[in-house]
Amino acid sequence: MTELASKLDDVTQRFAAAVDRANDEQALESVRVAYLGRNGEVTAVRRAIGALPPGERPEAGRVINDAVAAMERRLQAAHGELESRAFDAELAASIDVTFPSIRRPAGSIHPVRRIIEESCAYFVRHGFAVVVGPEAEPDYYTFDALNIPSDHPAREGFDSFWISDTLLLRPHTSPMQIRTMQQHRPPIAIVAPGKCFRRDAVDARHLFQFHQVEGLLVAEGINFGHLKGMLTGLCRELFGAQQNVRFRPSYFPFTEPSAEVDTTCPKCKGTGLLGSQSCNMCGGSAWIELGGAGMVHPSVLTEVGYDPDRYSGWAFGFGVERLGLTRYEVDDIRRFTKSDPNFLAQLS
Ligand code: FA5
Repeated sequence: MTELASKLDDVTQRFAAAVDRANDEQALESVRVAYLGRNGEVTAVRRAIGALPPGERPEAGRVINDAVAAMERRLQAAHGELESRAFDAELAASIDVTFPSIRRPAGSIHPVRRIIEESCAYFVRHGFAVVVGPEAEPDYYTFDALNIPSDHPAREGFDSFWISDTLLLRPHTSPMQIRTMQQHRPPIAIVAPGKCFRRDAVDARHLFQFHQVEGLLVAEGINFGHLKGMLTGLCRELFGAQQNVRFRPSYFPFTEPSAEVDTTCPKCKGTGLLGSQSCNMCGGSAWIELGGAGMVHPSVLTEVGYDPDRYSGWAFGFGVERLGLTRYEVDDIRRFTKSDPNFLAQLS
């Protein structure tokens, strides 16, 4: 038994050294065959059991089995080490983890959408509700109810796409004033963003499809000062704290008095000058036009069943793309309609 044990010891030591030397799968397999194979070294040791006294044989068999199990575990571990060494080598050969990754351009909110969202958020903060309505409207909501009967010359200002004799693509968002007032009793405070359509020739400042943000506040005791305060706040929200607003007398059949609303040019900060040159954004006038506004006309209040002696209100409608021209210092309104990723990325 002592002789067998020392033989086994010698075999396991040489096996361990051979495993350590094996540096690929093929060499490891040769070691396995040489030691654990049918005609391998362990088999030779096992044969020596027959020469032992019968009482020692079971113990000798157990010792050899334990040694074989340990050798198999060692082989298994060596396989694992070879595999992970091969994987590391593959990584080192094929992947440079310091190589800069490919940049995938992230999308961004379209500037027109962003102006709409920021404008609405400003009014929502002041207690207004956001409402949206149909883009194809009967002429009743678009014109008649807004104090523009069919023979009124103001209709010519809204050169429209007609779908039938009475249905058209809305040329402004003001129909939402009528829809809202007919559905709700005062006080009401809404902002209505949306698409508008006009048969305007397309140029650097005109599109045939554009967006407006409409606002309407009707309650008791509402006056022009409230309108001025809210629109000044909106301009400061969109363009910065230095903005001011001015109202120029104008005419809309659905408001009285009516005004065109301007804000101080954000590029020249209302000076009209860039250095010694006249500002190219406002043409040196120091003001940028935003849209129309005014006090809701008594005829409109009467049309929707409000008592004009009790209630008063204001409304405004701004062109969103025009706001975008100023805010992003863009020279041509048509750029907002092209899905040019380079242009959009600059504004994001
Ligand atoms: C109106 O549409 C009135 N509904 C605004 C209003 C609402 C007045 C409530 C009073 C009370 P106007 O036609 O001026 O007004 O258009 C308002 C704005 O829409 C313009 O100042 C401009 O910014 C924008 N706009 C008009 N036509 C176009 C167009 N073809 N392309 C791009 N923007 C336009």
